Order: sequence, then structure tokens, then C-alpha cells
Amino acid sequence: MKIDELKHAGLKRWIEEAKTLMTPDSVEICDGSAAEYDRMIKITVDAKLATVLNESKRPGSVLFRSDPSDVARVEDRTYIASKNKEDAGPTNNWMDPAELKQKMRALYKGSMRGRVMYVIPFSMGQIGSNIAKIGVEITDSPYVVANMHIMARVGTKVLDVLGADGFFVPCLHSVGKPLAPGETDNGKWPCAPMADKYISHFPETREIWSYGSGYGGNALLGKKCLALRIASVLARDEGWLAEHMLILKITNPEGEVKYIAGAFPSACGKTNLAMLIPTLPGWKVETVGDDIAWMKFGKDGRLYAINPEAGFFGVAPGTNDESNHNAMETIKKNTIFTNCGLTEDGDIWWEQIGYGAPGKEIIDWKGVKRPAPKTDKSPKGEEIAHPNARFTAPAKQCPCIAKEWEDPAGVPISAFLFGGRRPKTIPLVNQSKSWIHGVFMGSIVGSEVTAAVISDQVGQVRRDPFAMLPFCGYNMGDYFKHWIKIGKTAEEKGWADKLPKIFFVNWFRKNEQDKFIWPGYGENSRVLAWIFDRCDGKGKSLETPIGTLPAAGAIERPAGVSEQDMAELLRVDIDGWKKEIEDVRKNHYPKFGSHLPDELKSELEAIEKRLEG
Ligand code: SAT
Ligand code: MN
Repeated sequence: MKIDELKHAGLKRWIEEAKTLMTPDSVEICDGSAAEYDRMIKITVDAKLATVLNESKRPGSVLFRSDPSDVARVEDRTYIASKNKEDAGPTNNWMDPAELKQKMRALYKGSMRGRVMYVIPFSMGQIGSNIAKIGVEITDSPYVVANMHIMARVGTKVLDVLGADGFFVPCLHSVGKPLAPGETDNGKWPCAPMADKYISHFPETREIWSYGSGYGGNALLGKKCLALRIASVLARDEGWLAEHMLILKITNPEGEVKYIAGAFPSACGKTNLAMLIPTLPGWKVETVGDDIAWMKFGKDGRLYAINPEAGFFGVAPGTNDESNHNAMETIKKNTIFTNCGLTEDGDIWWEQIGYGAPGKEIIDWKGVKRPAPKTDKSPKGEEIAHPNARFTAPAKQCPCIAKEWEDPAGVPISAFLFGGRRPKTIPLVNQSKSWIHGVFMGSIVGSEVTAAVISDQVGQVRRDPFAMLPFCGYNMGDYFKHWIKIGKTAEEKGWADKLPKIFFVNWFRKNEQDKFIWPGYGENSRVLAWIFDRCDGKGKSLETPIGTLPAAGAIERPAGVSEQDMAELLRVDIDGWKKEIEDVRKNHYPKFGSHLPDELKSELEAIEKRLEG
């Protein structure tokens, strides 16, 4: 399709502007076809950016190696450029939108020289769903085009829905590496130096400008940029929720079904939880989504969730047949791997894949030949696969994908989970006493920072409210208010009892020897079963100062967990909680100043009183 054939005048104008600014050699409007996907892969293979994997082992799959400086999201270079700094709030980087655009225009100038400018129309959510949103990404990266084919619904059919004047979020992306005449990438992942990378959001004008990175959430702009940062602003304005949450379907032995959504920071096991195989007999878990949930009230007063994505962009290391059999099945074919190891027999490999690497040698994520590890472990810092190595795979390939996963109406949510990596203090599971207490718990989520972000804080516990710290497109204090307002709306309409119940979970408790005391993975089904029952007002429980915990014996002990360990997992550590809450009062809540809702101040005081006994 040619630019002239486009029906949408605004889209046409925007493409022309981008072309004038970035001066690509040519422009292509993506149709979303399988042939187009294959062509993108061929271009990257010809440029030596991708390696085709062994067709008999990993059909239809390729491996990319990124630049060592371009391996994860860059929070320091991510901006929320609202007109007023206060609207970005204390947790976001801010710059004046005009100033930022000026800076970025200078970078974009001529940045696509020697490259093709691809225009990708995409829909987050089933095309035509009343919860879905349309975006158009302009990019000079065929890697991005191929990934977007998997992660979103792309192509001509989106333009049909957009029509002549439909709303779309313009998403501008350039890797920031123009090519001289005759030059090709020739095996070198194109990107710009760190100081020139910008992942920018303009919430008032609903625009995204990304420059200098080709990796994951920095470049696949439908994901974190649109479906979370911009969508959170749309959701605030339109009265719905855009959340960093997995969605799972759970069926009990009696055949009753519930849907649960859960917010956990990046690389805390959302994909594993969404695909878990229960160890509890008779229970079944199926996947609706593994990263993002968009939710709206239905006519019946329940919150209905859709997964706006069409694929999984999952962390590879640690994924194996034990930890996530369904993910291993999903990535058997038609998968894009990034920054994994390459074995002698043309397959991928990573740390904790469940087996040593075959053959004598292996190529690591930096492209260096190394002795093939005999076990699936490597010393820290010497990994064969980058700790944030990823797979991009179509959701429809997942053996446990729920049949409702593409239902445009969404699925009704019964429970919200909040959690993070917390070695101490936070018990295995804890139900909130009320909606507002649940919002309080969500607002104080803390987690050890993982390799999903380039940061010097990796390994340290930081507060990550609602697991949205890097993804909230406006003032986080106002975001808390929005959650409170959702509860109030439900109350006013007589739907309060239909709101999802809220739970805090922690699979990551450690003992004095720094060993995990809860086995996690499939055993988490024991916790999910208790949550399932609690949604029906069943499940033996105990009122405590921090919330409602399982009564002793309410969660059956898995093999390998001693009685003492179980008691520790469910102990209310009053001293630990006092410290936790003191940190919230002294260091966390003051950040939000006048934007902190009074309701949360009251919750803070109430829990302080309860802890004093
Ligand atoms: O933002 S990414 O999509 O690169 C991955 C993540 O942080 O969850
Ligand atoms: Mn995520």
C-alpha cells in the first residue's frame, strides 16, 4: 500500500512529516501478512543480525544478539513529558514537552538515512473490541516489525477499523543509526549511545517518541509505552484500568471457573504463574495474559479484563520444563529469541534451561565462542545468555491458552494479586480487609530490582506500587486516587460486592541460609486454591493486624516444606511490619505530597494502630 492510498488524513500527514524529518530511503506500510513477517526475518538474516535456528529443532525460529548496551528497558532515559511537571509526579522523569521534542527532533533528523521506514498499524486488544485501542508505529527496525507481528494484531485490517478519522496513538521509533551509502548493519545491532536514548511519552497529546534503542519495551511501542504508560492516562480519563497484570483462568475440581489478575514487577514470574501446572489434584490453570490487563466494568457490575497483547515477550533464563512446561512448549517453533546462547547444533540455550549445552562449544549472547557448560548453571557475570534474554512467541501457540483469551468482551475478574520479590517480612498470602485496604497494599508493593531494567539498583528492594513504578503515565498519587475512585464507583452503583477481592502474595521468602523456603511454581496452586475459596467467602482464615491470613492447615504443606517453614511463611512478623510501615511513612508516602489520597493516610494510621496492638 502507498501513502496516497491511506484513507486517514491525519495518519497520512503524520507519516509525511516523519518521512521529511528522518529521510528514509523508502516507506513501507505493513500489511501484517505472513509473507511480510518472513521478509522481515530474511532482511535481518541477510544483515547478519539474526541466525536461523536448526529447522528440525526449532522450526521457524531465529536468534538475535543485541548490542551489550541495549539489553533491557532504560528507566533513566524514559520520560513522561506532560505540560506540568507535577502531572508526571515524583516517580517519573519529566521534561518540558516542547524542549524534549526539540532535542529529539534534532536526533531524528536524518536518522533513517539508508533504511526503510516501516509503518505498522496495530491494535492492542482484539480488533474492534470496545476495550481495544489502535496505535501506529513508525520504525526503521525490521526486528521491531517482526516482533510487533507476534505481540500485537497488525496490518491492513487495523486500518479498516481505523477508518478515515478514527483515534490512534502515533508511536515514533528509530534505532538512531543511519547508514552511509552502501553500508549495511553487517552483524552489528543498530542503536544509539546511552546518552542519546530517549523513551518519551506525551500524555496530553497521546504520543510516543522513542529513539536510540531497539530492545523490548523500549522499541515495541505497543507494549509498555502504549498499553501501560499512555493507556493508564486514557484509563484515568475514561474510567477504566490499564494494569501491569497477568490474567489467569482457574478451574476447581468441581468445575467452577474464576479469573484472577496479578500485578508483579518485571521478571518476577508473571509468565510462570500465568501458565502454571497445579500440583493440587483436580485443579486447572489456563492463561489469558501474562503481562498486561485492561479492565472495564461490565453491565453486570463486574470488572472485565482483556489481554491487549497477542504474544509473550518472556524472560528466557530460568524457563525450563519444571518451572514452566507450557512456555517451553509455546517456544518450540515460530519464536524470536534475543540474547540467548547458540549451541553447536543450532539451537538456543540459557542458564537453568534444565540441561547442559550439547557439544563442545557454545556461542554466548555477545557472540563469543565459549566451552559448552556441562550443567545449566554459570557463574554470575559469566552467563551464556543475558539474564534479560527474551523469547517472543505467539500466545496462540501456548498449550494452556484459555479459550476465552481473545473474547472481545473480556473475562470477569474475581481477585487481584499484588506481589514482588521479598526475602523477608511479607507472608506467603494475605487478603485485604477491604477495597481501600487492598489499594493501600498495592501502593506499598516492594520488590528486589531484576535484570529487566538497566539499573544500579539490581538486587535492592525498592517500592514499586502496583508493579507500575516504571509504567504509570501520570502522577502516581493520582493513580492511587483513581483506584480508590474505581471502588467508589462500584459502591455508588451497588456493585461493591462484585469488586475483585485483593490479595498480597510473596513466593520469594528466604531463610537465614539465603535459600527460598517456598518451592513456588506449580505449588503456588495451593495458594491460588485458598484465594479461589476466599472469593466465595470460604477457606479457613485468621484476622490479623496486617490482613486476613490462612488459618493453620488451610493451605496444605507441599513436599519439602517443613512445619516450621510453613509457620514462618504465614507468621505475622510484627517487628518486621513495624519497620515496613515506618519506611512507608518516612520514605515512601511523603514522596507523593498533596497528591497522596487521605484514604491512604487513614489506612496507614489504622495499620500502625493495629500493629501496636
Ligand atoms: O519492558 S519489556 O517489555 O522490555 C520487559 C519488561 O520489563 O517486562
Ligand atoms: Mn512486564
